[in-house]
Amino acid sequence: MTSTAAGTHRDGYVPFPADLADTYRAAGYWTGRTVDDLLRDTARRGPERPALLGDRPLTYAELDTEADRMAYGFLALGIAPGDRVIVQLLNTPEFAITLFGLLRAGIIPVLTLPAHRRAEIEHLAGLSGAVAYLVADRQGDFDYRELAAGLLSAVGSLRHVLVSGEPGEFTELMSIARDSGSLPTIDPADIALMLVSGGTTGLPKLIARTHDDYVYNATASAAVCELGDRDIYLATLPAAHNFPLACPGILGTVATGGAVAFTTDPSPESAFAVIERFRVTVTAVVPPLAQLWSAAVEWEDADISSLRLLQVGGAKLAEVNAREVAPALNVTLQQVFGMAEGLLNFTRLDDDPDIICTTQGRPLCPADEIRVVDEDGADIAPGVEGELLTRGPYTLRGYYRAPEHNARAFTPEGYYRSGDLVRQLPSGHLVVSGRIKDVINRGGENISCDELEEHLLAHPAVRHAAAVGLPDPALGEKVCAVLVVTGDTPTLAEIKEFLTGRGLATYKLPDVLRRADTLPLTAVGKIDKKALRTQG
Ligand code: OOB
Repeated sequence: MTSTAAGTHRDGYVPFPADLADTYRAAGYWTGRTVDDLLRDTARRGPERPALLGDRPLTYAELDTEADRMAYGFLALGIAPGDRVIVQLLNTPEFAITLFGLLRAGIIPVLTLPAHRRAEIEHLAGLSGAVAYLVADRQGDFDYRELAAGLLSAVGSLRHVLVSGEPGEFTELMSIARDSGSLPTIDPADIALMLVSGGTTGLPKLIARTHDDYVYNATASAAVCELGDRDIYLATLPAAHNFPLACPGILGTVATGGAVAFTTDPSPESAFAVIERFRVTVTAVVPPLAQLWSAAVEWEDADISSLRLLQVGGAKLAEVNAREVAPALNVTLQQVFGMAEGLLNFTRLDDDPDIICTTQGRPLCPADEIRVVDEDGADIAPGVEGELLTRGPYTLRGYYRAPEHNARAFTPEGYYRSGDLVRQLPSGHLVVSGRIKDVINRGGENISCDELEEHLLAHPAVRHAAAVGLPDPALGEKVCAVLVVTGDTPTLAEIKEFLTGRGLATYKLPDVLRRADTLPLTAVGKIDKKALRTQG
């Protein structure tokens, strides 16, 4: 046994303060288990139970063995505990096998999304000092091996490219597995993996999550979702995203002994077939997908009656859409307001249906500290809208290697400034009302895009809506409503009349109306406001 070197990866990591760490341990939030212990423990309890479903299903004993074999393989290549590797894999069982293998070897996965391209990958590889790039061969028209070739010459630290699928000039990922070796002892307070920030401005940032904090994240989320060993979780969103990975996602399911299925295609046609085939009980989607799935029951005839819980989060689910989900899909709806940075809010399964449809949930942990502040950073009265600040046992204390950004993104007391506008109900539930910066300043009047979008979505012809500010010489910004509609496009005059009828102030009415067939989406499938704004 060798022990994890507290090597270079710790430079630029902002740890939890020692006194708070002690409190989190004493309260039982941090248990001293590592993320891969979740697999080890479940494999001991039920070795023959199914772990990963697919064309070549794996039991827990098999997954446990495969994870060890990959860990030996990575170490045999000369990748050392504490080294960072970029992981860009699709939603397949290899994702889980590789992740557990890396964790067991004490190697730190930097979890990037399939939709990331050269600009993001090069930035993240350089920032993390990655020594390896673990990547799928291709998806659709895109060939990741070409990206890999360019990356090798651009990123000095990079030594290995391992490809899942057809390796081309590189080495096949699963072929590196070895039957024996020795594993390092891992400190549960050490970094387990790195997530990529949603990044509404600039290039993405790295979020280092420790074993202690991420085990809590996954297991406490599993408890809130009442996951058990009979649950089948479907990874619908890209598995490298915090939501399908650990809220409770793949890791929460492994912790409770359920089974995980994967799909690389979240369209109803494809995902419903997987739900039917594996009798999926739980999955997580973003709001545009929840809407699409709710509508698709009309034309898809796959039997999805096994689904008991649909988690929806990542962006605001409008109340009108929230009300459709449970009856259309015959599931319990759970709203999840989370962030890769940490804090998670869930509606509880037994919450009143009105709370489920009108709030984005309440904090996961009793030790989550929530403050709602005004523009000067002062706490404001309960129930009033302001910016959400938070700290707690699974919320980062600083982005990795980003001291200048950290000085702005955290208060001196270590609260993370989320940039989200919320109000908190007496029950603790949060209602998200947009991003601080997602406002249109029209001639000095501030208009919340979120508020306007909710009203636009209430129009029967409107399926998706986005409000953005466009530059205007007289007003500074004018209001543009981009609409995806069914049937005839309403005219600007009709939309104004409709909104006026709903009692909306005149200055908030759109100046410009645009029809679109689809709205641009981010890597995880949220509506991409940044892209809409730059489309001008
Ligand atoms: C999740 O994580 P990220 O890191 O991709 O994005 C976080 C941001 C939040 O700060 C917020 O602005 C927005 O996405 N967001 C929501 C929301 N859930 C996330 N805004 C309104 N309503 C919601 N329900 O998106 C994420 C991570 C873990 C679980 C779920 C989502």
